[in-house]
Amino acid sequence: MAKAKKTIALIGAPIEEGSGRRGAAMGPAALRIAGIDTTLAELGHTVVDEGDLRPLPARDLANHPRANNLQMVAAFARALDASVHEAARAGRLPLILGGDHALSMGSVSGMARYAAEIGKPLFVLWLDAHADFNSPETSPSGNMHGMPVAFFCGEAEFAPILPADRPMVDPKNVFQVGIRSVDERERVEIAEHGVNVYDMRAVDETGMARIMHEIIDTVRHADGLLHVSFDVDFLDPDIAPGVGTTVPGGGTFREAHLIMEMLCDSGLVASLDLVELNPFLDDRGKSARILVELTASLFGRRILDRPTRSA
Ligand code: B3U
Ligand code: MN
Ligand code: MN
Repeated sequence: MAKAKKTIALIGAPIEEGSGRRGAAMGPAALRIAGIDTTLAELGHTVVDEGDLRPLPARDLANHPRANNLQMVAAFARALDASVHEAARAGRLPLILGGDHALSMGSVSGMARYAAEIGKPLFVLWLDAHADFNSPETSPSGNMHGMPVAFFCGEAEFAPILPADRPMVDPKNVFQVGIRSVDERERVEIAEHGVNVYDMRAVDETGMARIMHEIIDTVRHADGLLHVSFDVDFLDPDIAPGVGTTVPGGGTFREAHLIMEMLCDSGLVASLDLVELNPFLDDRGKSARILVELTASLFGRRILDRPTRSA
């Protein structure tokens, strides 16, 4: 099925302070060098590159002993909340070039605001090896890239990063796929909050196609908007080594490709994060190129022009 051409806003978020190591700040540059803009333009979309955000540390916030680099993480969250919301309202599809996963505190918040304004529920598809459901209280590392899901599901009282009246995401509208590294306290929190988790065992037992049909059907039924957050470590480190926290046993290229094609056919994706790419650890641009390939599939590149079961 031919899908409508879109106007896509590329928003660079060169944050690495959430991850506890250097390198992810080069992610937006690597994705541009791998051709993200021309690839999307060749598919017929209009691409508006908004450049990289350059936020100043949020000095109104006190340092937090269990939330590392809180001021810089907050600065990116605030900048992204504003720019993602503005792009969505203007009819542009926000595509965030990360940057570590702490940035999703801002991108998801911006989309949650937009969804509330147009009266639709926001759903989040979290493709990741990790659940990212820690809080400063539960985190073993204090690294804030392990906290965004808990944050946008309402565990945000530890610091006034965003105004308290911001709409949060219902944890039951969060779907996590590819999960294979969960901390002890996180395990309890995701179960108590009712997050939908398809761990790698579920992927192996059920198969990716069925999982994606379930997720897509749920979003479609609710007439929702879908935000997709793609952490490079969702993929197996053999095919995507350019990430700080590799976990063996990850998604294959074919699984990731199928996800993207089914999402494309669904027409439900409203925004996308590409996060945790660390070009300093990559193998001759391999991971950056895979991300661009997968993004191309999400935006309409296909092997043959035929309907799939979800179309
Ligand atoms: N769960 C651990 C490790 C981690 C989370 N996300 C990444 N690593 N990339 C933590 O520190 O919260
Ligand atoms: Mn993550
Ligand atoms: Mn991860």
